[in-house]
Amino acid sequence: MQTVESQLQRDQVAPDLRELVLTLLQASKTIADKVRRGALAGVLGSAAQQNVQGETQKKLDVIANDILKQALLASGQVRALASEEEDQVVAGNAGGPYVVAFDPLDGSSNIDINAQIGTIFTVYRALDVAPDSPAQFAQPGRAQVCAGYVLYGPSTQLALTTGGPSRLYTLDSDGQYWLTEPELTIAPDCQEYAINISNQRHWAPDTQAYIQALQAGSEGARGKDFNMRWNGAMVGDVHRVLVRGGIFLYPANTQSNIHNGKLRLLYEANPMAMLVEQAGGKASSGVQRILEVQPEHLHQRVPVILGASNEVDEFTAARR
Ligand code: AHM
Ligand code: MG
Repeated sequence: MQTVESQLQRDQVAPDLRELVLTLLQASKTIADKVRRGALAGVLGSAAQQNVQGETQKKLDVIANDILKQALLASGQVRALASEEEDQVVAGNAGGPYVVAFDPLDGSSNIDINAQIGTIFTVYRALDVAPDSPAQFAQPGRAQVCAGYVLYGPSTQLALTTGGPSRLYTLDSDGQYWLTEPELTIAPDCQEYAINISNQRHWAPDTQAYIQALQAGSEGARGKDFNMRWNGAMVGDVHRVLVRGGIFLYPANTQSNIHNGKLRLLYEANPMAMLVEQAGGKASSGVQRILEVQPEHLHQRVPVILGASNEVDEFTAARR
């Protein structure tokens, strides 16, 4: 079995990127330790403050953000960072070759119920603009050089791609991430979907029709039954799709405050889209490939439909 360090070497990942990934992973181990200890580490509950998106932060949102920020800023490799929990771009080492964006703690509403949560991250090459310029991150997802997440579940797992296959590693008690699935592969067809059904009345008519066909199962036009799962944490739902297949949707919504869905392009949709595509799946906004979306601002949201390629095609076909 390979450690993540030796696998990155085998994959001929550039030494500076390797170092950066290992910095991220070191921080993730500190977060994993706090998550595991939960109430004993005093990390549950609200931080009683809001982030730029008007969401009340949990203590662990703030703690995870601080851990990642500190580690990345101390690393010479990072020219700038962006985070769900930071209003603006944070400047790092002016000579650093990369910029990093992350959702430090995805699935915040799961923290206090001891359910799946995670850290999602993405790495781009730094651009020749001011380190703290939002332009550093105005790169489409296809320019990512590395994308991944760490899932803090019954075991702590890392899904990672540096442009090759999406690989899965598991954190052992020796503090090492070991390669446990060298090549995640999403089957093109599936019988499982994930969506927050409570938003049904706010979806566009074609989204409603698509989900109704899944619900009609073998008696409907699709001619087969579908099961439904919803973790309330993208990191857990996408993990399930990567490991056993399925489709995950956070579609556009007619409510004005979330008309582009809920998920953020930079540090949620893009890294997950890259992992899914490198596992043979598809990731769409409903109208275009997520990795082609040109970012307009740092915290912009995008509808997300990802997973089994034929199923994502079924969804988008209704819009053509
Ligand atoms: P967060 O980053 O603040 O945790 O919010 C994003 C999360 C996703 O992980 C998840 O897919 C979605 O919000 C759940 O939304 P809902 O509250 O509609 O179930
Ligand atoms: Mg999130």
